[in-house]
Amino acid sequence: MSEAATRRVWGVGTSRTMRAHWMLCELDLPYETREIIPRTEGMNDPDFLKHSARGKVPILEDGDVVIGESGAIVFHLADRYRDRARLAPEPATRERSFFDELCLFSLTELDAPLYVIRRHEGLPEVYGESAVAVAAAREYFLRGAEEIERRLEDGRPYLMGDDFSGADLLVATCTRWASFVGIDLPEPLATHGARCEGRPACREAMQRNFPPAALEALGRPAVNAQ
Ligand SMILES: N[C@@H](CCC(=O)N[C@@H](CS)C(=O)NCC(=O)O)C(=O)O
Repeated sequence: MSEAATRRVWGVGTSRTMRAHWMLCELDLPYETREIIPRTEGMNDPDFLKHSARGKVPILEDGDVVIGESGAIVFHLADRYRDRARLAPEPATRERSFFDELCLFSLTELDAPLYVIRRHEGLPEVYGESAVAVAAAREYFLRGAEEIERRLEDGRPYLMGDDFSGADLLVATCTRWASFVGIDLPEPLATHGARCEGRPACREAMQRNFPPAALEALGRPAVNAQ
């Protein structure tokens, strides 16, 4: 595949877009970014809508593959480029089952309640305000966080053991998002998140995911917004 020309991320400025940028930086793969910022004029770009009819970021173009869903992007990149860095165990292994469990847990049990908070606290004009749903989502997130605490309680630095993986990336993007919405993180999650975010690839991805246009549109420093 010709490198950067066929590899492109559509979307910046959110936890979900961060996942695509972070994976590509961990793999040290060249790529282009289209700075589509949620809830801005850029979402109406006809080129973007050709790739995402439902108008959602991130989208990854990678040669013959064009996909949305940040979790699927993590799996795709980890598997296709496993010769560059081992960010997921080999498919159909015992380890891979644990990895998949962690990844799907983070998407359905951590990311999902955070998006409830985003919709019903952050975007009341679109989704309606619901203090009850938001309070329940905060509780639900903290219950999920306990599971991550249990996975880290033997003192391992990363969720799969000694090495960073896509599961850490997914959890760390959720913990940052949680802390952005004011959830007081249990210490093991905060420590794990800080460890993941100290990686050079994460710092590079932050720069790419929060370019000046995104920061200006979001009206805030380099943190999360959906
Ligand atoms: N489950 C999807 C969520 C995608 C999503 O909701 N993206 C948000 C930004 S994080 C978006 O595009 N929002 C614009 C809108 O809903 O109009 C993923 O993880 O990629």
